Amino acid sequence: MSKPITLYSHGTGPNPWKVDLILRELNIPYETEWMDFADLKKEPFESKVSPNGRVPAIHDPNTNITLWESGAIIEYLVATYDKSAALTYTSSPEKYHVSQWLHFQMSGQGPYFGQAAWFWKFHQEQLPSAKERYFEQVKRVFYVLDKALKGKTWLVGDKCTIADLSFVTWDGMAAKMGIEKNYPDYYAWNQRLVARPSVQKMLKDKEAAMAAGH
Ligand SMILES: N[C@@H](CCC(=O)N[C@@H](CS)C(=O)NCC(=O)O)C(=O)O
Repeated sequence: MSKPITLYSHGTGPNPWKVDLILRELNIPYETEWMDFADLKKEPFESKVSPNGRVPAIHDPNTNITLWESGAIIEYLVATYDKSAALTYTSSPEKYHVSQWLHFQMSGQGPYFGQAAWFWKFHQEQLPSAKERYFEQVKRVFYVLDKALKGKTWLVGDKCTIADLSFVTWDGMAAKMGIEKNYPDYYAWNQRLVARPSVQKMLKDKEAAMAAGH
């Protein structure tokens, strides 16, 4: 690999930082292009990078691919650059279980946590039933993870994989809601994730990026 990957990102959103974390974990050279939210749903970004007008997206000049959707990007990165399967498995059923948890993160955690944050913080009116609906869904995600992690260190097999790492950037929300300790196995797992040097560094850089207005 010779040329750095471009990561289209934003300081605040949890999704670009998921990809940032995997790039770090795999020591893949990359440079970040900070995007204004106002420029995402406009040209040239929509035509050239992401028709969905959201981040993350990447361009990899080594393979000449442009890709959006954080789960798809993470799968591409491990397929292309994780030749020793440090963050995944090549055996069955483990590789399918990694995929299963990544899909659960993408469809179960990300969107529900996102909607919970929206109705808690950003919606123009207070809608208690909507807040309650998404809070219940957030709790459901914690419940599922907590149960799956009973007696286990990581979600799949005996090592930390993209399945575990993909949850960590949204899990900061749990601390803000003050409910994470109700799910002890989930909580211990999240503490293990947060203690990883790559996660520590990513969280620090996220704060710095936000402070710099990215
Ligand atoms: N499913 C997408 C979600 C991407 C997403 O919602 N990104 C947010 C930042 S975390 C965004 O670009 N928001 C700006 C907007 O919606 O205009 C993924 O995982 O990549």
